[in-house]
Amino acid sequence: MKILLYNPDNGVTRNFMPHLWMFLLQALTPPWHEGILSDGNAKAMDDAEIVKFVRENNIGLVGIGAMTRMVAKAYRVATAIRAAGVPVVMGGPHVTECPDEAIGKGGGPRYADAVALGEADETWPLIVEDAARGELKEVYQPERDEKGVDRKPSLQTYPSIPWEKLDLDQFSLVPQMFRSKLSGLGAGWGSFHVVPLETGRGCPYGCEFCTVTGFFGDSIRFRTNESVVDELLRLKERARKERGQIAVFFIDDNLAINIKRTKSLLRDIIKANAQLPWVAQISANLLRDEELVDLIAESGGQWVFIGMESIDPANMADVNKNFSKPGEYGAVLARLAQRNVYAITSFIFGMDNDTKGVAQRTLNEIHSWPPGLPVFGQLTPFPATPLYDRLEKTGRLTRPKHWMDFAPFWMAHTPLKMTIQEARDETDSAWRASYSPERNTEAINSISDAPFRYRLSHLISRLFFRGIYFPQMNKRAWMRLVFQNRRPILSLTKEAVGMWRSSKKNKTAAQGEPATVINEPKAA
Ligand code: B12
Ligand code: SF4
Repeated sequence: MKILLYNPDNGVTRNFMPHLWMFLLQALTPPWHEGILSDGNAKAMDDAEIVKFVRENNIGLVGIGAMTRMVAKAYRVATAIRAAGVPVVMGGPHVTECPDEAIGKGGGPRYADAVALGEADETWPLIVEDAARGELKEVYQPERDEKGVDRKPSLQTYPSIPWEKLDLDQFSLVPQMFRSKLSGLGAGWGSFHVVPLETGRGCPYGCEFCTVTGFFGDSIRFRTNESVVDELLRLKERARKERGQIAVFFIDDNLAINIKRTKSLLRDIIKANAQLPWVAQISANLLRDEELVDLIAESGGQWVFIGMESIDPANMADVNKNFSKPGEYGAVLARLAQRNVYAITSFIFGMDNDTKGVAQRTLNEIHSWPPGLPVFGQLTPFPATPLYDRLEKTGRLTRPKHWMDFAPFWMAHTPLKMTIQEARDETDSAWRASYSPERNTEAINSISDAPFRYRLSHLISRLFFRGIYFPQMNKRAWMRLVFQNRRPILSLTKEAVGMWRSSKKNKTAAQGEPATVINEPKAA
C-alpha cells in the first residue's frame, strides 16, 4: 500500500525546515508498504491538487500531522481526501489535545477516519496494517500504565532515518536556478538543507502556556550518543557528496536539560569529527555553564534558541517560568557571543503584567545585548495547557476555538492590562524595529570583529527571520528586501570577493609563481 504523509502549511509563513514526524513515521513504516512525503511548506498544493496527487499515485492511506495553528487547513484537506474515498488518519499535538474534534465526537463534522494520540512510534505500524486490511479503528493510543498515563517509547532503540538516500529536493533552500552555479562555490552550496534531528524527548519544567510537558511527559528520554553521532556522520557525508550544505536543528525542547549528558554527547560529536553547523533550543538558566558553552561552540553550535518570553519577572512568575531570569539574559548572550554563537531570542507579548510600551522596553534591553534574532509572539492558549484551563475558568477566552478561525498575531483572550489591539500594535512595532534595514546594518556592524562567515550567516538569517512576520513569499518581495538591505549586502560581498582573490593569488604563489605579499582580509 502507498501511504502519503502530508503536513499542511499555515498559509502565512513557510517553514524553513521539514517536519521530523514524517521522516520518522516513514522510517517506521513496515517495508512492504511505501511512505511518500509531501510538505505544504515546501510544495504548496491546493485541495484539488492534493486529491489529484492521491488519485494519480494510487494512495491507500493519508496521514496528516498538524499543530493547532494549521489544524483548520488540515481538516479541510482531510475532508477533500475522504470525499475522494481515501481514508485519513491524523496525529500530532492538536488532535492529541482535542481527540474528539477530528473524529466528529464533539458534535461537529468528522474530518478523519482515525486519530493517533500521543507519540505514535509504536502505534504507527499497527495503523498501517489495519488500514491495509481495511480495518482502521477510530482511535489509536499508546498502552497506558496503572495510573492511566501513556507508556512513552524509549528512544534507546531509535530508527535509522536513511538521510543518505532520501529525496530531499523539495526541502532545499537554494532556488533551482542557482543550484548548479553555487555547487562550485567553496565546499559547495548547490543545496542547503536544515534537517531536524532529535536527541531526546520530554521536559519537566511545565511552563503554563506549553503543551510539551503534557504531551511528552516530564520524564526525559534520550537516544544513545552513538545513534546521534551516526546520524550526523551520514548527514555530513551526504552534504560532502552532493556539494551542498546541511545544518542540523536539534529539535529537543531543551537540549541541555541534563547538562552531564549533553556534555557527553557534544564531546562524542567532536571526537567523531561529526560536527555540522547546528541550532538548538536551550533555556537561559542552563547556559551559565562555561564548559557547556565551550562545547556548544566546538561541536558546531551556531544559534541557540532561547525562550526568553518577557523581561518582566512578574510575567515569568505568572506563566510558571521563574527558573529563567531576565536579569541574566544579557550575560548569557555575551557568554555565547564570545564564542561566536548567537541567539534566537523569543518573546511573548500580551502577558498579564504587560502594559502599553512593552515593545519599546523590550527593545531597549535587546539593544544593550549582543545582536541576535529576536522573534515576537503573543500569549496563546493552546488546548489542554494549564493556561487554557485558567483562562477558560475565569471566562477570559474571547475565541475559545481560535484554531478554527486562525488569525495570526490576534490574541484569543484579553490580557489584563492592555487590549488585544494594543498587544497587536506592540508586536507589530517590535518586528518593524528589529528587522528594519537600519537595525540590520547596525547588528552586523556591532560584530565587525567576528569572522566573515559568522557575519554572513547573521545577515542571511536576519533576512529570513524577518519573513516570519512580514510576508516575503515571492521573488518581488525578496528583491525589494535585498535592495533595502543593499548596504550590508554590498559590504559583505566586497569582502568575500577580496578574500576569494587573495586565496586565488595564494594558490598561484604556492604553485611556483613569484610570491606576492597578501594582506589578509580583516576577518577571514
Ligand atoms: C521543531 C519545532 C518547530 C519548528 C518548525 C516545525 C518543524 N519544521 O519541525 C519551528 C521552530 C519553526 C516551530 C515553530 C512554531 N512552533 Co513549534 N515546535 C517544534 C518542536 C520543538 C519539535 C517538533 C518535533 O519535530 N517533535 C518531535 C516529533 C517526533 O514529535 P511530533 O511532531 O509530536 O510527532 C510525534 C507525534 O505527535 C506523532 N505524530 C505527529 N504527526 C503525526 C501525523 C500522523 C498521521 C500520525 C499517525 C502521528 C503523528 O508521531 C510522532 C512520533 O511519535 C515542538 C515541540 C516538540 N517537542 O514536539 C514545537 C511545537 C510543535 N511548536 C509549537 C508552536 C506553538 C510553534 C509556533 C506556533 C510558535 C510560535 N509562537 O511562533 C511556531 C509555528 C510554526 C508554523 N509553521 O506556523 C507547539 C505546538 C502546540 C500546538 N498544540 O500546536 C509545540 C508542541 C511546542 C510547544 N511549546 O507547545 N516549531
Ligand atoms: S522549558 Fe520550554 S519545553 Fe519546557 S515546558 Fe517550558 S516552554 Fe515548554
